[in-house]
Amino acid sequence: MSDEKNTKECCPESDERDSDFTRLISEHPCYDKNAQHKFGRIHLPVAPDCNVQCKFCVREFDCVNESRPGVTSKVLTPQEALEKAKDVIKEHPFIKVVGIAGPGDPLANDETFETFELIKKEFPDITLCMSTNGLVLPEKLPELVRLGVSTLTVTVNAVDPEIIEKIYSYIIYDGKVLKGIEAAKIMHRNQMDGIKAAVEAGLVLKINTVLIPTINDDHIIDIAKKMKEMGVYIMNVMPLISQAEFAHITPPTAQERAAVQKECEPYVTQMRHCRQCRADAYGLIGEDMSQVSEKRRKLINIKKT
Ligand code: CLF
Ligand code: SF4
Repeated sequence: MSDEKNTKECCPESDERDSDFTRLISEHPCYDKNAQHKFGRIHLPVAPDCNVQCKFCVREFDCVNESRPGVTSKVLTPQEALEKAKDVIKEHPFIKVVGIAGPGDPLANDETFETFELIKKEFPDITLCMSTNGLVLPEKLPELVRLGVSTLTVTVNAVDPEIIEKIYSYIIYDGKVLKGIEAAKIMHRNQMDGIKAAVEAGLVLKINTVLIPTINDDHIIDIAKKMKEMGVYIMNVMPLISQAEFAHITPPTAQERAAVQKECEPYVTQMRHCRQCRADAYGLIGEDMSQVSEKRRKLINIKKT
């Protein structure tokens, strides 16, 4: 009897877990590049508030840690989000993932949890996905686990508080506005504790890292090494959008970003097909149907006038 067969006969539960994991990844358009053309996601924009201020963020728009810059999504209530998900998934059954990615930080908004609760009841088999800056991840993780969120993105722009300090203007934590190295240390500790606990709880982790020339460009490899050690599944290195306090920084070129990804690849699988979706995007990640329908609506309006 082969060792492989032996293992399977002895551990049917682990076998089942492996096949659940394989299905989860193979149907997630962000976690598996081969899934991006077959399966879609819907983002529900129910989370307007944020508990930090990144120096590259203009707060009128969607969270740029996960979304396309300069885009504002209309915020929905949890009930409106459920109705939208029902309509969209009925029409596009290839959508296998429901994500909450803004417009602010999902964990800073109670509506995120209410929405997942409603979606879970209506679509018990759909994958629930979320992205966060990680500040309150340790305290909110048990709720995400209870709700069955299985794929989670944390934005990790540095694993050194002295670099983190350069990226955030302030954080709001325990009702206080904190700045400088004190804030950076809390951010770092909570991101690391949250990621560790999430991996231990069985969530599949992705990290988003904004590549910021002169600030963290020499440090991305250290992030990749740390994420490997922590069991993160995939890493998405995103280019800086030069705006707000970082408006003066020249963004990385495509070649510079590709070189960083190549350097990090031996440590963590690199995501290279991110489209920096809107917080209200739906459909395939390469073809945002919220935009297609908007264009169609405009055309119809033009024809009517
Ligand atoms: Fe949305 Fe993010 Fe989940 Fe994907 S997006 S919450 S992991 S379902 Fe995907 Fe869009 Fe890139 Fe995000 S392409 S911005 S990586
Ligand atoms: Fe902006 Fe997102 Fe940073 Fe909040 S976490 S300040 S919404 S980029």
